[in-house]
Amino acid sequence: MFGQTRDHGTIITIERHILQEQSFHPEASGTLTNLLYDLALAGKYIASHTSRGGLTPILGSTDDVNVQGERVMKLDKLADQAIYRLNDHTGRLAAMASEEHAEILPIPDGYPTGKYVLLFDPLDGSSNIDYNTSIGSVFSIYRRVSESGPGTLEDCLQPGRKLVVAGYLLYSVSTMLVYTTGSGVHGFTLDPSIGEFLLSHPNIRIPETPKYYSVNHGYNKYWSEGVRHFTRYLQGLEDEPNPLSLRYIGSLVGDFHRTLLSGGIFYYPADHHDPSKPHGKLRLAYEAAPLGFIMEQAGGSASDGQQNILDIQPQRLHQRTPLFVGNHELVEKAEEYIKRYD
Ligand code: AFP
Repeated sequence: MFGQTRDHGTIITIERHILQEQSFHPEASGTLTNLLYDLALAGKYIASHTSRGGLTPILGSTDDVNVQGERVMKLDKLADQAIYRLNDHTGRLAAMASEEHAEILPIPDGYPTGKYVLLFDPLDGSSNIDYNTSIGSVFSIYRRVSESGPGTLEDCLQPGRKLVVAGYLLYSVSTMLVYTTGSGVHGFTLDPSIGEFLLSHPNIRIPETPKYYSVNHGYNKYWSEGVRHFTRYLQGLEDEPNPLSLRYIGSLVGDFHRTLLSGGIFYYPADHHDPSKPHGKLRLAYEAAPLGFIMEQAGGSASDGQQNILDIQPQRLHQRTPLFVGNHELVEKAEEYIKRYD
């Protein structure tokens, strides 16, 4: 039943791991510990629904009424509500912000507010659901900057450098939770037979030798000269490195997770064909900053092509950014080509 961890055969549940981490901080009140545990719970809940996604033609599609007379909810809406509702009443958060909503989400009247804010992308890559391909959730936790009372937009608009926790859930062959509190990156795999996340990937470090590059080549025509030259470099056509192999799912969490474990680079550059997205597609606060923080904690780095993603002060909640994330040398190379040609 239990998988063994790579450590010394010990089985460590996520709960135990989070508590162990807390014990390294004698000043900790346990708020963050419980917050993380609730996010793991949200992950289990979402996974239990995503794993039934393929049954939609049988059980009813979105907005159909199912056999129990319930309306079938779109998975991204369900994930959004699960994360919000598990966290709205706990007194740990001052506010939340979700990629699904234009404005910040206040804590409902009647509940206390706390010292953190939670930002999340509840179900990223949802266009992959119909093809039974991996999807994920991404979360970020910051300490509030306002003094007290309801959280503010300013609490949510902080640069990635200020992150206290970043993590993601990957719903794929198995469900995984990967997170960092700023002292290493740890990965847990859900054992569905007991409903627990078990430590399967302690202290993840991006391998020094990169294996894959990951980008949507279909948009090559719309890239800048710098990005095109950088891509030729990865293909071994410039400066004569060995070519890297290409992998692209089109689901950020899946593409990021592979990059983290295999070494390489994922990028979604600025895209010059869609004037509504001159800065690419990915969101700084919900996607790029938390994944950048995780990558940096694992020994890699993240950039928008010019500067470290973690140094960018977001101006808007849904601000988009180009993203280059992976092995430090490759991210640096991307910046170099962009500087030289753009
Ligand atoms: P969807 O949620 O619409 O599937 O978008 C997923 C996503 O935001 C991110 O997960 C992918 O990395 C990226 O878009 C893929 O975009 P392209 O289809 O343009 O390559």
